[in-house]
Amino acid sequence: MSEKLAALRTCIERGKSSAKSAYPPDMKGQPGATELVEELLAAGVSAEKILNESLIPGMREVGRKFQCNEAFVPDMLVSADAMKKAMALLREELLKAKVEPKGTFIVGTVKGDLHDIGKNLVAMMVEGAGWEVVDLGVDVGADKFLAALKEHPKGVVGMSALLTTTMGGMKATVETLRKDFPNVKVIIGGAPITDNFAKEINANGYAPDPQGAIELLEKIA
Ligand code: B12
Repeated sequence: MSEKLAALRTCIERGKSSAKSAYPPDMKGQPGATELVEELLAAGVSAEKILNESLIPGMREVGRKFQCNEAFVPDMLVSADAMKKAMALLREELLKAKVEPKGTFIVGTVKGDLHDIGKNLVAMMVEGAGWEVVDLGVDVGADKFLAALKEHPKGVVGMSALLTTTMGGMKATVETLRKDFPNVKVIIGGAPITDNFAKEINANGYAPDPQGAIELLEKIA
């Protein structure tokens, strides 16, 4: 069974979602993530084991490669797609087994900003790392973050900004959130954001990429 778990991990890492999928070309015709999850479940392997020994390590590896420029945005997208399909098969079993998510990550692109490619990648990878993700979309003001925090008071907030004109609004948003939720943790990211800027606005941290976001969340949550 450990061979199948390893094969599933490779499918996630390479973005092979099913046997039908033509991508990646060198894995054509081989079983993909969905077939392997079905086989493992049928053989009695627990959903938790599949998640922890195949899916999460597979996603972690893509994140690591992206950090050191060995993988690129399309690679993460296909891996996240394979992960999503595998997770859909596991979801029912995980609910039965009551596997708790690591936490809740409330993420959005800030007010006035419509860039969501990076934010979506972060959301997908964080979900792949075992977190519940509440994605508020784009153009998200303090009011929407607050409403989500009221529903998920232990949530960690993630804000994305791609414009120098919209990153300025992050400071006021952090202040507004802390009025009602003084201990809320906020992490920020996006091309113009820096570690110094995160310190300046009293955010709990900055990460330059999805793997960094996961590591930061695990450190601060
Ligand atoms: C694609 C794009 C668009 C698309 C967005 C489509 C979409 N659905 O997202 C469209 C065409 C809509 C667009 C519009 C505009 N854009 Co634009 N756009 C870009 C472009 C080319 C790529 C951005 C991108 O997706 N990068 C790829 C992703 C993967 O990277 P990323 O977003 O940085 O995310 C990574 C990290 O930053 C991090 N991260 C991201 N979010 C978060 C969040 C957290 C919590 C954490 C921890 C990490 C994290 O992880 C991600 C993955 O590694 C950039 C140029 C560039 N090369 O960056 C310009 C750019 C951002 N755009 C720019 C501008 C000016 C605009 C417009 C104002 C143009 C106009 N005059 O209309 C409008 C603004 C619209 C608006 N109100 O938002 C400027 C911004 C300049 C500035 N200094 O502010 C840029 C830099 C182009 C330029 N050189 O001038 N844009």
